[in-house]
Amino acid sequence: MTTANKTLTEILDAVRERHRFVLISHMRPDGDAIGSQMAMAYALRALGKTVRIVDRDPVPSQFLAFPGIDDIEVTSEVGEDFDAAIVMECGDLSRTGVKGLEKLFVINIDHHPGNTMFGRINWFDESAAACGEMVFDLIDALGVQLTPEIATHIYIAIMTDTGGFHFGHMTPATFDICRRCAEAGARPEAIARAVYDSSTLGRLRLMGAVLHSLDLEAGGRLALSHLSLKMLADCGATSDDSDGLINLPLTVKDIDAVAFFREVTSESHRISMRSKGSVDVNRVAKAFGGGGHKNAAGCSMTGPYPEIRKRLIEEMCRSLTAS
Ligand SMILES: [Mn+2]
Repeated sequence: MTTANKTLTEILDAVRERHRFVLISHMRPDGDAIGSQMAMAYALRALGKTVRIVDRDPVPSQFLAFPGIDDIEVTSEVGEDFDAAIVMECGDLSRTGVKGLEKLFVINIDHHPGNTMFGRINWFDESAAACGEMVFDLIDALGVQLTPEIATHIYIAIMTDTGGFHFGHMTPATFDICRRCAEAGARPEAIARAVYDSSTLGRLRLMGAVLHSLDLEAGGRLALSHLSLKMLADCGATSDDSDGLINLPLTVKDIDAVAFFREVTSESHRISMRSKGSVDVNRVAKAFGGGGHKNAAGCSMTGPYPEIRKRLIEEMCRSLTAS
């Protein structure tokens, strides 16, 4: 039996013999976080389990219309009245932003490189295109029938984590799962429209402002953009509206990496990075105490913007040269 199969068997046993579950994902949940949690919730309820779904931050607006989303509770602490916590899509327990989990029997299901194996059972598969793929395999192994609700949430997880089937560890299995989800009632066009084409005017204005701030370094291979609190206010936008804007520069053929500086306070920035192919931005993020994947990572930096910008460019250039 392979290690992955053994781990899956351990999780199946743990799920079968326990009754009260809390399902958790990371702060500022994305489509993979929410899709994985919701699919798991429907599956466990189909098995007669008691389930609570908890996140520290609210669900972004483009996901609100999907089935069952109202069940997600926003809280930063959980009690002890659970037989297990299933933590999905988190490289580390602190990524949940939720207190009280250390007292529970934690099942860790994740695909982020560098997962710290914080659970009592740890199922970690870096090769999964989305945590939702792993959740699909678990649901399948539990023998739960794919309902339209489960199928929709698995499809959301995979579609969003691959940037609309654009990047990441997509394999034939990814499409096989999506095919099974479509057969079970997930509607690819409706899901894509709801997630990608339900923007606000504030976001459209913000897109213009962020693109206007764009400048190039490293001979045109590196794009940098900056979002200040003033820009947000001027555009009538919220910080949610900036999600995904980082990907826009990568649509340009010659741009291989992008760093997006988001002002948090006048002295601190949150930096998100994306890259194409072999350019490793995870290495850059780690150099500043952050992390993520090779092609998508983030970190926080303090200091005046021109200064941190310069430090990040230097580190980025190392990754670009090495690729
Ligand atoms: Mn993911």
